Amino acid sequence: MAYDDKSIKILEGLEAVRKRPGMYIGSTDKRGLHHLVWEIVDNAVDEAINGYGSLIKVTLTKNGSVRVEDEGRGVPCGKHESGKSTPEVIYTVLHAGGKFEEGGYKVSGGLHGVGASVVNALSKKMVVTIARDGGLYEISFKDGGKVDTPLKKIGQTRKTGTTVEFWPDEKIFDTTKFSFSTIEERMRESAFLISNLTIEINDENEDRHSSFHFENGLVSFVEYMNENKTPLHKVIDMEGTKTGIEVHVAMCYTDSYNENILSFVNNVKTIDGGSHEVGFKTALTKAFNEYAKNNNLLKGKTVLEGADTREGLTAIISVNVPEALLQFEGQTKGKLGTPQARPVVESIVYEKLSYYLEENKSVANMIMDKALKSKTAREAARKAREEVRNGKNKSGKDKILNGKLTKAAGKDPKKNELFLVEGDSAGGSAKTGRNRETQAILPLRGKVLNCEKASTNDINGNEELNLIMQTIGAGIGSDCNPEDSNYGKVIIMTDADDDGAHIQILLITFFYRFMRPLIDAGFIYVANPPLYSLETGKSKEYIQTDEELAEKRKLIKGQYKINRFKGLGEMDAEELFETTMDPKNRSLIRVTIEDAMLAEKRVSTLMGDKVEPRKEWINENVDFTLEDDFRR
Ligand code: 1YM
Repeated sequence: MAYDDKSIKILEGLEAVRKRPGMYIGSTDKRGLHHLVWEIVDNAVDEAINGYGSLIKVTLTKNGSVRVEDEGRGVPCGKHESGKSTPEVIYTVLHAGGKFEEGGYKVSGGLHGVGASVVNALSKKMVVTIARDGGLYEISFKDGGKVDTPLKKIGQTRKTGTTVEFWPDEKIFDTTKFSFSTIEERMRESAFLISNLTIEINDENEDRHSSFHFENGLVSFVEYMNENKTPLHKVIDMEGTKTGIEVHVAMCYTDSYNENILSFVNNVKTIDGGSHEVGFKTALTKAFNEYAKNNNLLKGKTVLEGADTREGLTAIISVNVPEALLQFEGQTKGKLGTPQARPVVESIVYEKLSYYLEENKSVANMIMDKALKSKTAREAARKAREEVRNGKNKSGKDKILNGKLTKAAGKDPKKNELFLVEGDSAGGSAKTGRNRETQAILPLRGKVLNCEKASTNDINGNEELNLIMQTIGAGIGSDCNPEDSNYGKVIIMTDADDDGAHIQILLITFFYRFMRPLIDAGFIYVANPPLYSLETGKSKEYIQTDEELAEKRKLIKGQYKINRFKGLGEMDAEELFETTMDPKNRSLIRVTIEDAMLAEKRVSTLMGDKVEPRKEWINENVDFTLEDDFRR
């Protein structure tokens, strides 16, 4: 499709973007900052998908900018009907772009595809260099999208392509420091989704480089996700197209008990799933039940539940939906709404998978065996839980009543908070200092079970986790429902050291694996105790980070005393409440699943058998999966 200089529609000014950046990029924190990169890279990726250029370079430069280069056709450099150059319109007018037309696969729903002009609006400087039709052209902008130097020819070249370099505006963003690893993860993902595309990332500040290229696309993606696991067979690769919707699925079972499904629509991740995921799951359940029936593997009328067929499964679902059919739902627009995607994915996966199972009986039987075991374990666990709930199993009930839990007096679950506290001594202080009306304390002794390879049965057999599960009362696995939770907030409170971080990660893994709906619903938090107290004459204040301490030190004149808290236990009850538990002062970090793959990957790096990656990870990333919106 030729680009039509006239098809650009002028809708709104960039000023609106600067006034309400959140409307366009979601937020002005780290996540919003990185949206700028995705926005520009997505344009380069679109060009590659259309068949122009197969190399994209992303550079974090020494002067704080990000530069994205592609080898596509180059943005058109003609004159627009307004009299301005086409690049000027593309980078200064919201929603400008002939790409948002029928027939293509470009994503314009949700937060993606808001356009290069939004990036320009939120940058203090932007330079666009275009190689096209033998010429090299440049246009630059400053102060949120004002033209600095209009489009001009600066030379000749035989190459074609577009380079966009931008400097995010400090006046807009909380931070303008880009994260190499965040960009790396996302670029790796794009390279998995688009076979034969090469993406290079360079960090000039730290001399780091990565290059991603995967000939086997989704198959490589699944292998990558299973890197720290034991796969049970070769990756199953399925593809098909119906009514204009392209479906590509790769899947593989591992010996773990966790399901790990990622889905994408037009190469953008659908973090909350949607109709394509539903279609996939339905197909899976149907194909395995059919196989079981045909091979006499299920006795009587019982059937496999969906969750049974997903235990240990790693899968990527990638669909391409024509622009005209795209529909996104949910607050963050991370859920595919398009109803047509469901039957299309379902029929393609059902057909291909049924065929695969018949052709690969030994693999099929192995997976069936796993699913049947899951079914048995699930039924046993459910029965045990029901008994405890109904009070039939006295020992289970007593365990809670006589246990270590200090309950809250208030009866409103939404207002009540459960603190999971590392160690008995901190537990004691927390118990004394707490707000009795709303705060409950559950001290944890020692290390929590590593859930990476735990089954529902193991969890039921583990006293510590069992206690947490029973105390929260929301159920586990497919039975977990936030509405049944006895607490509106579950707060993990550990020492601010390596051990504490490890306990945090183990608990988050537990919640991630077995009570994920609680994370999705935003019920899980990490307390953020201060690292130091600082006394100057009469006043005493608490300090959260080393950076903050350094800042404070510079400002103080005269005498002061610094006390470093080695652990929660060093604070007395009052101090602990005041700094870490009191809703008026504390800063909680809400645990989110912004990125299931990252979480999964990190969790398996952390919890897998290899020690070195774990140490490295803890040192570098301890709170990476945690959103620090709540930090002061
Ligand atoms: C580093 C970022 O933007 N490349 C790029 C963008 C475009 C084209 C080629 C292009 C598209 C078409 C025709 C067409 C365009 N993007 C837009 C908009 N790289 C980068 N490479 N010729 C060239 O779609 O028909 C308009 S052109 F508006 F979406 F930004």
